[in-house]
Amino acid sequence: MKLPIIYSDKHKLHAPPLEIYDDLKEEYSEKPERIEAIHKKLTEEHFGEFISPLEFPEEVIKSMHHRAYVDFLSTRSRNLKEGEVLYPSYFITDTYIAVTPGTYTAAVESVNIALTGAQKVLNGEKLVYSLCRPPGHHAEERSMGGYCFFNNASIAADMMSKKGRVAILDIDFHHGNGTQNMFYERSDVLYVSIHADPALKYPYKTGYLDEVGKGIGLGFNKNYPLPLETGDAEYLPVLRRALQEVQSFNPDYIVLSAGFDTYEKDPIGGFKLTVPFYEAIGQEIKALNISTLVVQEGGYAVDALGDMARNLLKGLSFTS
Ligand code: SP5
Ligand code: ZN
Repeated sequence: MKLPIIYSDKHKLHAPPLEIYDDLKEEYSEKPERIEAIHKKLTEEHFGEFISPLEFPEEVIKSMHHRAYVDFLSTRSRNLKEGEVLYPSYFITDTYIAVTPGTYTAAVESVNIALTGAQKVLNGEKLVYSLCRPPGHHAEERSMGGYCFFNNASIAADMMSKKGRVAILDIDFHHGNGTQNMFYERSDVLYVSIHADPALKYPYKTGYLDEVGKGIGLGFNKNYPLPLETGDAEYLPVLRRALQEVQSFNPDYIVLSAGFDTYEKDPIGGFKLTVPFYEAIGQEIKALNISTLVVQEGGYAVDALGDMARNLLKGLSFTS
């Protein structure tokens, strides 16, 4: 039985050249080579079976994102001429995300990748990897930000929540402000995140310990902010504690928002996790024995992404 990996090359339609940060223009870190590096490594190692995503109606996106935002992105992206780049001022939470003519198509395809994976898990697959790009966990109901346009993991988790209890475990280096917000007042989906202290790193505004959910959602949001320089040895006990939270929620499904920007050499991150440690992360999660959809988020050290992805999936695999 081969691991289903949902992949599409349409992400290449979104490839802005530059990001703007504190008045500085730099190479856009969230680039197509990221996903291509993972695709290449997993292909070379015959790790899994690549499957093209199905198409889902735009209404599924609009069930989690405000239609004014979806329509804005759709119109503005598709009205751009080839080579044009827009740095939007509306429906955005930062200054550096860029919209190109292919951005909307790529962002919709990324959601399709997550939803196709979700459907496979609902149909009984124990582990599926949705190789999403652009990433999603910073996208809020009405805004893009942090290289994210639509919240792939949240849209998938919402769909899965109609069939069972869903826990989202977010191990990207950055707090998933979009995902937290979307489920903050819900008790049927648990959000647990391990990330860099938001006092020091993006998204700055959320990810603190005292954000524990609201109303009926009280107690169903858990943040584990960690100091910069966190290494394998410090990360492991926190991961175990987070997994205890997941386990006591007794979920039918896990959606793993998987970012590799926790890696020691990531150009944007600031933790010190090593490449082999991603297998240990996978093993810890697998030990819960819960069907898992892995949704790709961040990770910018292109040369090491393939190894990290393979190690995480190896650890998660029931057949290995
Ligand atoms: C999905 C995800 O991981 N989003 C990350 C958002 C991080 N935002 C901070 C970007 C800082 C860009 N500066 C790059 C400096 C490298 N020279
Ligand atoms: Zn990140």
